[in-house]
Amino acid sequence: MSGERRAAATRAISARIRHPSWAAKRSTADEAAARIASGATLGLSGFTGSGYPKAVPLALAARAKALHASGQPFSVRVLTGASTGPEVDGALAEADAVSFRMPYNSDPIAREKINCGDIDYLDLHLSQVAPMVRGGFLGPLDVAIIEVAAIDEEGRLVPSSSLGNNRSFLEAAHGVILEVNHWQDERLLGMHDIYRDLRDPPHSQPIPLVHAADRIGEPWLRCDLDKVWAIVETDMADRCTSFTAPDERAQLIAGYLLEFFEHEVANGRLPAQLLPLQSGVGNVANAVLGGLSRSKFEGLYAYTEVLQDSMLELLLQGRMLAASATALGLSAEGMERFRANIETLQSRVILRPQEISNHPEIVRRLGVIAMNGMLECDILGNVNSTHVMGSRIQNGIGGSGDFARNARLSIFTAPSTAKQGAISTIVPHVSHVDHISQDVQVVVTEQGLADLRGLSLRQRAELIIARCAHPDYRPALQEYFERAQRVKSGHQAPVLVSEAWSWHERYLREGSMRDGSTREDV
Ligand code: 0RQ
Repeated sequence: MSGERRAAATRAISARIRHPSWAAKRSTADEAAARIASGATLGLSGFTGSGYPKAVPLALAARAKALHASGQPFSVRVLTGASTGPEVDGALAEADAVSFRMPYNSDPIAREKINCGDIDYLDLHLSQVAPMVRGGFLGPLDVAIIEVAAIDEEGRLVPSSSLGNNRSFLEAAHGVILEVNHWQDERLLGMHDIYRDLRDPPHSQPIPLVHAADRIGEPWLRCDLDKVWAIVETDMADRCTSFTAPDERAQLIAGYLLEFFEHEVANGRLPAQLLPLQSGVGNVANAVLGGLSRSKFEGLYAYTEVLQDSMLELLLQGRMLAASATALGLSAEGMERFRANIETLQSRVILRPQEISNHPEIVRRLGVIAMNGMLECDILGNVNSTHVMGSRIQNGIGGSGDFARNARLSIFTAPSTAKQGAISTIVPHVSHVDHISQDVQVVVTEQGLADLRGLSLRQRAELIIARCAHPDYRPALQEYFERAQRVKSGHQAPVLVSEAWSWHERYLREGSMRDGSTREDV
């Protein structure tokens, strides 16, 4: 066979691209990256380190570096589902190739560039990304770069380990680059549930999902072949989150929560099999779910964003009957276990677009129990999940707001101190508010659990200080609380304005209050 004919034959067949017209679009990552113009807005697959494109972003970062070296500017705007992996956020940030990033980042290099002002960052509720793209609020989407596990005989796309905003990005983008990743397991087909009848206001309709395990869509992504610029084959692993064994504080938090669930069941406020669980990412979340796997709870369901190791354990134990998420967030060992049991898991894992997995309508309808981590919480129960000292982003709000506001039970967890005890995570007033007190029902630290439902602000403060604050910081918080109640303005909300916000302090220093009261009155 001549070299040319051999090349043509190779192009026409591929174990993972089983339609000749699609196979004809195969190209290298460098060729695909070369088509992306500086200033372009990119919609990338990827959620919590899974299902993100790997080869094209790396090629794009290399191209940006080469252009910068020759004095030419190059940067792109990057939209994703949530966090990706070092091949996307790390490599592109390191190459100074990102001008704008949304809606979530957990990469340390990108975090640094955001915090020093090199990257503009839009931290957004994850359920709102797709409607914003469709509404045109983020400008035109130039290119979607989406990882898939395969392209079948009919040109349908078999999704990989996350769905995120893939469907919306594929539909909205002007051009599409696909990465077909041989590392991804093709047997994921059937787990995804892609609802196609989602309409925007004023035409929106109820989403017909009434149980966490319902399937209301189809298992493939679809894309117009004419829009496809290039298809790149890869064989590269997801980031795969690594977990350390839960430390003592995480285990204490898990213990309080399990006791609380038992109490709620005993008092008829939760059914014996609880309500669908949503769990944030991280070691505390893993410890809480790990605690459930050693508890007496059975018949559980999850309606969440990310399926992590401890949830997989619950599924394999049979304690959890089904889990709905938008992404796998497994460790390398967890992924091996997932693959070894994939046939059993097929009918019990449902991966949905994040617009559905995090949809306020569904979260409210199902009565989800939302459990999320926090950086700090104030004595009124306002929670900061995102900004250290009010200004440096840690990760982002992620899905915590989608769930917390709409959940039947909204729980926030953290150790009572950070940085080896140097910082109290219970403070008089949070330095940045992600979750207002009305959205925060239960706060848990390794010191204890505060059930804030039905309490006034003053009662909340008393309970949070008594149950959740570290003993080293409790006296100072108590003293603040008592002083705040002695001043006229602190009777309803125990806040000392002059100590809570420096802006207000300046205002007080400079004159009288707007209502006519003077400094002496407050
Ligand atoms: O810093 O890594 O430098 O040591 O913040 O804190 O204790 O490891 O906690 O991993 O559970 O993360 C809120 C960030 C907690 C997470 C947050 C420092 C601390 C450490 C991390 P180091 P821990 P966790 C579903 C839901 C928002 C998104 C969300 C989060 C680092 O839960 O991103 O909920 N939530 N998504 O030392 C200064 C404080 C601090 C502090 C902690 N008060 N002040 N630093 N730290 N508290 C998932 C998705 O949406 C994808």
